[in-house]
Amino acid sequence: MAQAIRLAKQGLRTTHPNPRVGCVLVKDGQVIGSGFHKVAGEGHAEVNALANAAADVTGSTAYVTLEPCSHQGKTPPCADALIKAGVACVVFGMQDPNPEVAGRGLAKLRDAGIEVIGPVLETECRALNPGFIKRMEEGLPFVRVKLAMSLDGRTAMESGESQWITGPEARLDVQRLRAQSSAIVTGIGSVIMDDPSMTVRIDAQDQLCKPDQVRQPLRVIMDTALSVPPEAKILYPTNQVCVFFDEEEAEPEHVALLTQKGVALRPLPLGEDGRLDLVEAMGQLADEGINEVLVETGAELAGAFLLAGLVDELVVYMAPKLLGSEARPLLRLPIENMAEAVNLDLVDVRKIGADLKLVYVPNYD
Ligand code: AOF
Ligand code: ZN
Repeated sequence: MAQAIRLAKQGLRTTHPNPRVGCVLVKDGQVIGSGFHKVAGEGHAEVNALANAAADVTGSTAYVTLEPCSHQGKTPPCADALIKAGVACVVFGMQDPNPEVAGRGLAKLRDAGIEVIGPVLETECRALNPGFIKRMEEGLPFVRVKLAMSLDGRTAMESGESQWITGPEARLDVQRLRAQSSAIVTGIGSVIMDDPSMTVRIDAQDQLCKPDQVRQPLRVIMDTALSVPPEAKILYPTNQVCVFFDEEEAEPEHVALLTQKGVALRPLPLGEDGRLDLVEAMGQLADEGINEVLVETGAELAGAFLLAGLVDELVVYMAPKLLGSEARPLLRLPIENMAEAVNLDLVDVRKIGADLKLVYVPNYD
C-alpha cells in the first residue's frame, strides 16, 4: 500500500477533478504490475496496473489506495476490470466518498467472490486527496491560504511594496502549491496592487515538479464592484479565469467590455456582512469539480476566508526580515480580546532556503 501511495503522488498535479490513486498488483510475493491515475478521462490506477502487468494476473492481490469504482464515468468500472482479470484479493486504502461509488465497488468485488481487505493505511490514503474528499463529503473545496510574512508578521510595506519578502526557494515552493491546486483565488486589492499573473511557472530544472506535469489552475478573482482593469495580467488567457462580483455595483459598460474579451463573469449574492458570499462562491466552485483552492491574497480577503470558517490550512512562509511597525499586517481580523483569538494547530515546520514554512490548521471549535 505504501508503494501504491507513492505511485498515486505522481498524479498530484494532473488528476483534477479526479482523485489521486495508485495501484500495485502482487503475485507470489512479487510485484507484477503497478499504475496510477494520471489524467481524468484516461485510465484509472487499476486499469493502468492491469495493462502493464508483466505476468498473468489471475490469482493476484491488488493494493489500491481508493476503493475501485463501480460506476460508468468517463471510463468503465474498475471493479469489473479486476473481476474480469481474475484478481483474487483486493486491499483498499479508503472507501470512495463519491456517492456514485460509496461502497458499491467493494460490494461488487465481494459478490464476485473476491476477498476484500481494508481500509489499510487509511490516514495516509485520505491525505492524498483532501480536496476530492471534502468536495464529495461537504460540497466545498479544501481551502489552503498562503501567506508570506516577515518575522514581525508584516506582508508589505505601508506603500504596498512587497517584492520580495521571501526568498527564491520559498517562491518556487508556492509555484508547486499552485500546480497542485484546482483553482487560485485572489482579491481585487491584490490584482490592482501587484498585477500578478497567478499562473504556474515551473523551471525546467525543477527536480520535484516537471513542467509536463503542470496543469494551469483556474484563476478566480473576488471583485465586488467589478473594478478589475481589462488589461490586468491575471485575465489572460481568458479561458482559465472567472470573476465573482456583485451585479448591482458593477458598471454595465465594464460588464460588457470584459464579457466581450471572453472573461467569465459570475454574479454572486452578498453575505450578511455586505461582502461577496465566500461560502456560496466556494460551493459553486466545488460543484464544478474544484478540489483544492489556493488563496493568495491580501490581509482583508484572507481574513474574510478565515472568519467564514472556510480555511482548512494556512501555509505561512516566514522570512528572516523585520519590516517595521508601519508595514502591513498579515490578516485583517476584527478581534478585541483574547477570548476571540483564532486558535491554530501547527502541523508542519520546515526550512526552505532562508525562510521557514509553517503549516497551520485552524481550530474552529
Ligand atoms: C478508481 N481508480 O484511479 C480513480 C477513481 O469519470 P471517471 O470514469 O474517470 O470516474 C471518476 C470517478 O472515479 C471519481 O469521481 C472517483 O469516484 C473514481 N476515481 N476510481 O477506482 C482511480 N481515479
Ligand atoms: Zn475506477
